[in-house]
Amino acid sequence: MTKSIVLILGSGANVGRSVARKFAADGYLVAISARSLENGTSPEGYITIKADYSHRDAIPIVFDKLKAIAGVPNVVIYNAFSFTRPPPDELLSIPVGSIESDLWVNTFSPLLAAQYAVRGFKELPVIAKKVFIYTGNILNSTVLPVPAFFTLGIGKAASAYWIGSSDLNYSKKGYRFYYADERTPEGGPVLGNIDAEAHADFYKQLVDDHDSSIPWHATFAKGRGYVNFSRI
Ligand SMILES: NC(=O)c1ccc[n+]([C@@H]2O[C@H](COP(=O)([O-])OP(=O)(O)OC[C@H]3O[C@@H](n4cnc5c(N)ncnc54)[C@H](OP(=O)(O)O)[C@@H]3O)[C@@H](O)[C@H]2O)c1
Ligand SMILES: *[C@@H]1O[C@H](CO)[C@@H](O)[C@H](O)[C@H]1NC(C)=O
Ligand SMILES: *[C@@H]1O[C@H](CO)[C@@H](O)[C@H](O)[C@H]1NC(C)=O
Ligand SMILES: *[C@@H]1O[C@H](CO)[C@@H](O)[C@H](O)[C@H]1NC(C)=O
Ligand SMILES: CC(=O)N[C@H]1CO[C@H](CO)[C@@H](O)[C@@H]1O
Repeated sequence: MTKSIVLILGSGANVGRSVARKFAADGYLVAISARSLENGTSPEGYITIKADYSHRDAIPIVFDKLKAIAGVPNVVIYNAFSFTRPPPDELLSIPVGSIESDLWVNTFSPLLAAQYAVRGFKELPVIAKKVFIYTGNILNSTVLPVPAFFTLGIGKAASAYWIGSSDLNYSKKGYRFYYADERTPEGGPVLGNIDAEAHADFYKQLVDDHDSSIPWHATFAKGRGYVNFSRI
């Protein structure tokens, strides 16, 4: 039987670390990547791959490297994000180059990762759980009056669309795509109160349960799992 492999793209001290620990505890082989990691092995025994997702060649290199070392991941989690504060005087005077660079991190690299993930899923046994999770936030469905969220919101909203489309198209094959979005109990953005453990619990549950009643736009709250906030 092939070992379950989780690849966490953009893994830092918060969400990435908790998610990695959760999957490792269940016997997954864990691979993490970020700009500040080196190619090698972490103290916990995770495969580490240095990569910068603002560059278009990063995703292919990471997937190829992981495949050469360990194999094809059946769970791919995209957690990196990037934003650029617009100039204080004029929102729309933000250079297009900044928007483009952030779009690579927030939208194009995860989309490329989804392409590589699907390519890999096709090689895996039918029984393997095949899941792609993107760490989102409320900016898909709500425009907040916060200029600092400008490029982040552009990227999250664009990603929500390709994730929704991909889930619609591939869920019949048993591949699920989720835009995971932690909310406060009232349904608002958690912002700086993002809970890494709640992400880890929910992501593991998404993979284990493969619950077709949970939609691609997977809004969740700490301790409650999926919550349909449009009901409230
Ligand atoms: N639901 C909400 O309201 C809410 C609130 C806050 C955050 N979030 C989302 O949660 C996610 C991140 O959470 P977190 O900060 O707790 O996670 P984390 O795992 O602690 O950090 C994410 C890691 O991504 C890496 N990264 C950033 N830019 C990268 C790049 N260009 N290339 C490669 N790696 C890169 C960074 O490491 P390096 O610097 O080493 O590259 C960073 O440590 C984001 O997607 C964010 O939008 C949601
Ligand atoms: C890490 O590995 C990748 C793929 O093998 C390689 O392209 C890259 O140069 C390596 N980076 C470092 C810092 O060793
Ligand atoms: C998925 O998309 C392809 C086009 O890329 C289309 O041919 C196919 O019918 C779609 N499948 C589903 C289930 O939507
Ligand atoms: C969420 O609730 C809304 C409003 O009741 C309903 O239209 C929608 O189908 C629900 N979505 C899911 C996935 O249950
Ligand atoms: C752009 C986009 O995909 N927006 C989606 C954001 O999330 C809602 C669900 O809350 C979807 O209905 C939208 O399509």
